[in-house]
Amino acid sequence: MAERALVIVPTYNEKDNIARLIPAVLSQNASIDILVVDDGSPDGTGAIVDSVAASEPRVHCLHRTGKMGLGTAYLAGFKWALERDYQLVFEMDADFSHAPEMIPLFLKAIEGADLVIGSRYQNGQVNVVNWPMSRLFLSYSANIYARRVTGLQVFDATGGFKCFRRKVLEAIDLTGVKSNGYAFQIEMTFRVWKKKFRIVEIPIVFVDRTEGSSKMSKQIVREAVLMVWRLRWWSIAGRV
Ligand SMILES: Nc1nc2c(ncn2[C@@H]2O[C@H](COP(=O)(O)OP(=O)(O)OP(=O)(O)O)[C@@H](O)[C@H]2O)c(=O)[nH]1
Ligand SMILES: [Mg+2]
Repeated sequence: MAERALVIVPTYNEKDNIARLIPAVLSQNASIDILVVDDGSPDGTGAIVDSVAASEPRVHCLHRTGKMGLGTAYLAGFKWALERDYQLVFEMDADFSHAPEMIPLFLKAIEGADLVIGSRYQNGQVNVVNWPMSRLFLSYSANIYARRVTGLQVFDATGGFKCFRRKVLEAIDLTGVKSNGYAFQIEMTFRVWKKKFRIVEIPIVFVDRTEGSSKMSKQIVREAVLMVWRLRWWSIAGRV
């Protein structure tokens, strides 16, 4: 019997993606369930998920009352997973930037790892499709900066397509995780790395969303710029 896996998908206004994403994910493997964490999307994403969940027991929806950020959405999802008997926990975007067809490769790779990261940047390659140059430049430099400042040894420090073993989430002080925007991805990976868990990166092709709109903001960038210095300090002070 395969280990049970939960794919957590945070959503904010993803009505044009979510109904297509759910079956695409479930069809990858019979051992997978989905938890959508919706922040009261004004476009009705949460209601769409509820109607799918009504007839599909593998689909679940956590409703939060307002837009509270990607980081706290994942933390709520991790807690939900740990209260149940999932052995593997995925992070995945709703916007098809993360291809559901990659999930079986994650399941294979996690057999020999504690955290699998889908990497857009590996061995000098850049596997990103349809991002404007400015966005690619931001992401790529953010990665170099995050690695330099923190010492973290992964190619894609900001990537958000991941699979954790349960024991990793149990070992990390989730209440101490402070970042909420895309620094959240750096902070989680950094904490896993500091605990010396086995991290494996597999190459993915990241395709920019075609439906819905980006939630990226200046504030999210600012948080990441400052957060990596906090991580470095926490590391020196022995707090992670
Ligand atoms: N629950 C919840 N989900 C969010 C929040 N912000 C973003 N998301 C979801 O997190 C995932 C990633 O967000 P995106 O808007 O795609 O952010 P991004 O990938 O950095 O930017 P683009 O790909 O350029 O759009 C998507 O599924 C969003 O709907 C939030 O505050 N709460
Ligand atoms: Mg996206």
